Amino acid sequence: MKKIYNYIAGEHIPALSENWINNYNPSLGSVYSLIPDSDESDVEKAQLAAQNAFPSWSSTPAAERSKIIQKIAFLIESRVDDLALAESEDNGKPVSLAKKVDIPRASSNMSFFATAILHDSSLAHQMSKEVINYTLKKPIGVVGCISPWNLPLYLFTWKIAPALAVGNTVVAKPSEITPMTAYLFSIICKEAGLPDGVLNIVHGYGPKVGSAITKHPNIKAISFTGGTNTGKEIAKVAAPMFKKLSLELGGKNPNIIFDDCDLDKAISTSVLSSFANQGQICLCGSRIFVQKKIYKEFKERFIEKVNQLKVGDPLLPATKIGALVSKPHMDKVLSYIELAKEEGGTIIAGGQQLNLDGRCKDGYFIQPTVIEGLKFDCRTNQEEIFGPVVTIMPFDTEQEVLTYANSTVYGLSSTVWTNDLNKASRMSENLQAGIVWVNCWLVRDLRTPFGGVKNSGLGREGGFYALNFFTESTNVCININ
Ligand code: TXE
Repeated sequence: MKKIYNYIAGEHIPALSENWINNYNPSLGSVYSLIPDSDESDVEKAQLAAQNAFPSWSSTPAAERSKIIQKIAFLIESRVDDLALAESEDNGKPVSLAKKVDIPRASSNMSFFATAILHDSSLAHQMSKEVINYTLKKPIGVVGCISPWNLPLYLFTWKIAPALAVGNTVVAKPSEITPMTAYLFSIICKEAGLPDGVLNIVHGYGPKVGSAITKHPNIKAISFTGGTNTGKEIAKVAAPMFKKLSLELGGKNPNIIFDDCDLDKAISTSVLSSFANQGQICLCGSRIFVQKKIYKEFKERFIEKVNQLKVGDPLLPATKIGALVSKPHMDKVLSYIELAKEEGGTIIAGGQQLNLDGRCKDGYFIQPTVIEGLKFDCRTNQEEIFGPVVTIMPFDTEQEVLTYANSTVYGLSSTVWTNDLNKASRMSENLQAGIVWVNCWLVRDLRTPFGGVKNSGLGREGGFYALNFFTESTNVCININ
């Protein structure tokens, strides 16, 4: 059985306990590797390695740090096939998606922040001929990065890249459900010449390893992406320790389609925003609101396309919908389909677990599912399902759809389809969301602020926002008299 290892002080080692956790391939429904069952003692070892590496790494010139991180980006790119296969086997997503999105974006994350530090600047404020202020932006020290299972390497590097680029050292934890590419990433980092101890990766369960990272007194900032409930747990521990906290949490994003939009584009993009990555993206548009006049046409054409989506073996090129990430998660999503029926919903596409033939016969597959006839404020329309399940309902006016869209505890992203610019700007102004896409979805410029409001999180990632999160500012005021 393949084993993966922690990466601490530049060494690949098992957990100190020598215990292991089963790691499943969700497309096969079987264990295919083992990961270290680490605990607080492994986090302590990692933190010490990071602490010892900090003085040298933080004083390495930015141009040198940049070169090493760009080498990591290059090695990721050069191994896209192996990494995409590993991601697909670990997560269940189509290998074509991992090859087109996950792995290239992981490489871009590294190269983007490796170059961002070469263009970053800090402020100076001249008060008079005698007195000038300038702002120092200093690395924090040892920081913690904790990431989820839906976009494993993509979100793991999204945090690690800026943290390293500004000169911090890192203790990182990928999800125990999808640890493989983080392990392969650690091998790449070593090969790229990242100095020992600058990055340390500790595998294992969240409540054991993740919480040990969160509560460690010498880990001064936590960057987390995952569920809202876990975000609350982390905040409870980190806030009274005055740690810097970046929380990217859940979403229940509205996809709003006005009758003056490009309907062909809205339909084809809505299929993607509903079901990409099996609907396991915090940015998916899981509540579709369609203006009354075009509701029937949208519904019929949307359903037709949804029913054409190939659910299958993630290794086959034709597959668009792969396996859900785990059995417990599949059961959670299926329970929401049952709940929708209890709440008066009608399944108008999908709705069933799929048992495939062949090698994936024991995998975790669900048909892309569309549900109509629900109230906007029922549980199915208020709670994050995080699977290939969307609801659809008509609306009349802007005010009505705004009420629906803003009715949940979340506020991550929204999508608006209209060719009326005034309407688009009015909606963007009034939607409670950190991101609004107009006539597009998941178009990402890494310089832009990324994050949500309400229960979708705290703070912004991306661009200089990320560099500022991972540094502390000191204002120096000099009287040159
Ligand atoms: O997230 P968790 P999971 C949502 C989605 C999903 C739900 C739970 O609705 O069903 O969150 O998903 C670590 N202290 N999103 O189970 O539990 C854990 O080991 C510190 C949205 O993946 O939040 C993993 O590494 N760390 C999300 C990471 O936190 C802890 C994407 C995320 O795990 C911990 C994924 C603790 N007490 C799920 N408990 C998004 N916003 O994209 C767990 N962890």
